[in-house]
Amino acid sequence: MPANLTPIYLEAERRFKTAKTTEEKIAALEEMMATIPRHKGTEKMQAELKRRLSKLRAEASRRPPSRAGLIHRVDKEGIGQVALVGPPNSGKSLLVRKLTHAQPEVADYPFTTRVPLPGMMPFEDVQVQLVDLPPVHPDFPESWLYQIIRNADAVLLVVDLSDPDLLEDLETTLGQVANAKVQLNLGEVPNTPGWMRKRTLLVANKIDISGTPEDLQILRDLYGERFELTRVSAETGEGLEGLRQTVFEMLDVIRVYTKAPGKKLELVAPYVLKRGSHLIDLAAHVHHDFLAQLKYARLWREGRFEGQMVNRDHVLEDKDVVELHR
Ligand SMILES: Nc1nc2c(ncn2[C@@H]2O[C@H](COP(=O)(O)OP(=O)(O)O)[C@@H](O)[C@H]2O)c(=O)[nH]1
Ligand SMILES: [Mg+2]
Repeated sequence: MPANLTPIYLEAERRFKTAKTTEEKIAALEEMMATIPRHKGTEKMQAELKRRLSKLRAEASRRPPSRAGLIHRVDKEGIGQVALVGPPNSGKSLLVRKLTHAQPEVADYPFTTRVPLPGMMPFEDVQVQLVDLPPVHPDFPESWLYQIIRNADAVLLVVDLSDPDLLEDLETTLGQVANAKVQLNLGEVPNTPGWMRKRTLLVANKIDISGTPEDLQILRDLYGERFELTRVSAETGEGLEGLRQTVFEMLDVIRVYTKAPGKKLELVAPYVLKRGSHLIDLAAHVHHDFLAQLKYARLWREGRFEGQMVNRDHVLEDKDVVELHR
């Protein structure tokens, strides 16, 4: 079966081959893992990538980190990893403080944040990993910063609505990210190797002090087609509950609960699957044996299904409850 490798994968593979340090190799391998097409034809390759990655990680953890040119990376946790990207002082660190239990330093001077800091954001019964990052700015050219952005599942592009240079700063950020061959959200992606598109939400922060509705209108006029826009105040908390929900939706996953036949339903520990997953994907997730042995399933979905039988191709939705029978 042809592997159908994508240009992004091939570019990561090229970087892997030319990588000089273990950290660079790990970063490239992680990207290969994340972008390799997942089907039968690549199973062996996937296993091989995994093996190499764990070998390199073990190697890296045995060595003391070199002080000069330290490379940072953030292992994924929770149902998805979301990177906070933006110009200096836009409020990325305060947002992470307010949405997670992490405590990044917040200050009214630029470049306070110099290393990535992950924190877990609770949303209902799942957790999303937010990663606070140094500003995306020409004065902070560290390549690991862009590797983290490339590796994230989605991006929050945070801007300061009260900043008189808002538009200029935003363009600088977008330009920097484009240098790293990342296209944030919609718009043309150059047809050259290595480019990738990242799902991005534009977060207009500091609405508590931002001047006029016109500021927001300009942002909408210029970027409204490219980005969905959310207004928040990290300071007062306004808009943050909605932001949690939007971040969850950006990850394009669904939560499915399973219930044992004859048992009462307990809505705990959902299985998290890609949006568009079929019943059989859930079954495979629950137990490998179900792949061959699944006879039928019953489905509960608010307002639609009350325990009806569904077949293995049934497309699941967020908050479905399923009873698997074999
Ligand atoms: N008034 C107001 N100030 C904010 C808000 N968000 C952040 N700040 C302030 O802006 C400054 C920069 O915040 P910080 O989170 O360190 O920005 P970062 O550089 O993007 O991480 C700090 O003084 C924060 O207290 C907000 O929503 N409203
Ligand atoms: Mg910061």
